[in-house]
Formats: sequence, structure tokens, C-alpha cells
Amino acid sequence: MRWDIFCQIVDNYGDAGVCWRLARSLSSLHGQDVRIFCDDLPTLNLLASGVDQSVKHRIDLLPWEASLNNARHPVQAPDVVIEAFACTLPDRYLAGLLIAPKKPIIINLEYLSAEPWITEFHAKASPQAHGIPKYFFFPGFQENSGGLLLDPIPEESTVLAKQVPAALEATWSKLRTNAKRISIFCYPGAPLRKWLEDLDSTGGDYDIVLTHGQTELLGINTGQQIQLPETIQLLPIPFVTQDEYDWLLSQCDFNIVRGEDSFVRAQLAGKPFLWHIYPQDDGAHQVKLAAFLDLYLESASQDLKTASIAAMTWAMPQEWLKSLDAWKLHSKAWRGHLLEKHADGGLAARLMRFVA
Ligand code: TRH
Repeated sequence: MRWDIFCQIVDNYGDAGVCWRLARSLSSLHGQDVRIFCDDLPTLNLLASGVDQSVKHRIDLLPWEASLNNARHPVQAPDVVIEAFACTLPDRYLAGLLIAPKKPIIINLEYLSAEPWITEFHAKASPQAHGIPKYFFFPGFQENSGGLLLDPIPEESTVLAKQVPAALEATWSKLRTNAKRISIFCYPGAPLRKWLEDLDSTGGDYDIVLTHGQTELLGINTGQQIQLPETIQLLPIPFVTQDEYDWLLSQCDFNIVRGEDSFVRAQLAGKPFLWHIYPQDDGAHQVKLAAFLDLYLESASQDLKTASIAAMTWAMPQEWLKSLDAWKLHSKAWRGHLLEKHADGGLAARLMRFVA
């Protein structure tokens, strides 16, 4: 089948990251032809870099405007149209669909949420004035939701540890053998500096891998002096490919992640993590975070629940770091649980079945 995915980038990398990961799964695992129409092609290209041609050759990355030509070529009408994160289809593109001999299925791919209500709305049709119904697809953790994007499933970190990606070699050569490794990818507004200073008081050495853009959060690039104790080594890295970033997550003792895609990848890496959830004005993110923690910590001991909730709400490491070993075991078990719940192939496979 031919799939058209529409991606409007609100900010950051997540919108493109999710669309690309979905396209990649549909193409490489399910043999589908995919076009992504995106209003910020450089960002999409950045996310899609580093993947070999065998994965890429059935995916077209196109500017948003390229979809408008479709109106004049109804022959190229897609079988499935995805509006990622509720973006609206261009009128002229939609007009093309309306005159196409075979009407496609239109799907609105929603944001990921662990909230229980999504299962009641998942895969439901919403009648549209133009006559082609739109279906709502809710990614989620529950079996009766749209599921998670799994591909590529990270291997156990011990296997991967030997192969340091070229982009990370220089950083890896600086790691200290006895230091704990932490990767950071969070939003502005996090009490990052205080958090790092507090790490020192926990005793031990820490190598902190700062992903692209994170040094700005510490004020390093603006010339501000940052005085951190010697126990803390800061290691800024450039923007790496999705697969390299996955590798990084699997090699750290703790990851700070954000948004949607890195949040899922940290879970699949099977490592403890802090989810810096995307802040929403109406406070809806608090409800989303609580819903996730309910699921994530359902089988955890009371001590671990207290520790992880403290960590996820940016309590200082001193308060919860002593639970890291228990958290490690829990993270492995959670990864296993997710893979078991998604033995059906997860989001891309569920979309394929839904469309069929
Ligand atoms: O970048 P994000 O914060 O993205 C978003 C957006 O803010 C978006 O508007 C909002 O809708 C969404 O979050 C919830 O975080 P996310 O989702 O983790 O996306 C980051 C992507 O970038 C992910 O695919 C991993 C990738 N990545 C790399 O490929 N290389 C890197 O070096 C890093 C740091 C990330």
C-alpha cells in the first residue's frame, strides 16, 4: 500500500522523530511505500540521517507543498493518509482525495498517553463533512491502544557495548571506568545545574553526556562559568542519529529523556530514566505523567515508587539515588513487560491490521 504521512513540526525533534520511525517500520518491516510531507524538511532529514539505503529506498521525504500536486494526480492517491499529531491536511490535497476513484483511509495519529480513557476512543471513526471518515489512533501502553513504536528493538546492552558508534568514539575515550554514566536530553526550565551539583553529594564519580543543545541549558555557551566538582565530568556530544542515540541510552546507568520518542526509547533500553514531560499550559502533562507512573510502577516496591516519583519530579538525586540498583532491575523487567505486551509488533503492526 501507499501511505502518505503529514508532519507539521511544532518545535524540537519529536514530531519528525515519530513520523520517521513510523515510516521506517512501515517500510522495512511491512513492505509499504511511504511518503512523508513535512513543513520542515531539514529537521526531518536530520532525523532520517544515518539509516542505510535498504531502509530508505521506499520512503520519500518531501516538502509539505509537494502534496499539493497530488490534487492534479488522483492516480497517485494513497491507500492510507496519516495526519500526525492532529495536523490538518492541505485543502488542495484533500480535494484530490475526494475525486480519487478509491477513497483512502484517513487516520489522525495522536500523541502517546498512558491515560486509561484513550482505549475508549482508540480506533473510533469521526464522521467528516467531506464524507471520508477520519479514524483516531491512540498510541499507548495498553494492549487495546495503538501501542508503541518499537522498531528497531534495542539489543541487550552487553552485546552493543563493544561497538562504539564513530560519532561517539571521542566521547567514549574520555569515560572514566569507575564513573556512573548519565545522559541528558531535557527541556529548558529543568533545575539542571542544581541537580548536577547535588550529584556530588551522593559520593562517586559521574560522567554526564550532554546531548545536542543541552550545554545551553547550563549556560556554558553563553560564557557563564559553571563550577562543578571534580567528581562530575561533562561530555557534550553533537546531534547523533536515532540509532546512535538509542545506543547511548543503552550504555548509560541513568537517562534524562523528554517528549515522546526518547521517552519510549529509554524504556526499551531497559535503564532507569527521568522523563521530562513536554510542559503544557493547562497542566495536562501532570495528569499524563501520573497516568504513566501508575502503570510503570504498578509492580514496584513502595521504596522504589517513592524514589522514582521523586526522581521524575526533579527531586535532588540525594533523595532517590540510593534506589538506583532496585530501579535497574525494575527497568529490565519493564522492558520485558513492554516487549511481551507488544509481541504483536506494536504500533506499526497495529496500524497495518487496523487498515486491513
Ligand atoms: O524533541 P522532543 O522534545 O520532541 C517533541 C516535540 O517537542 C513535540 O512538539 C512534542 O509534540 C513531543 O516532543 C511530545 O522529544 P522526543 O519526542 O524525544 O524527540 C526527539 C527525537 O530526536 C527522537 O526521535 C530521538 C531523536 N534524537 C536523535 O536522533 N539524536 C540525538 O542526538 C537526540 C538528542 C535525539
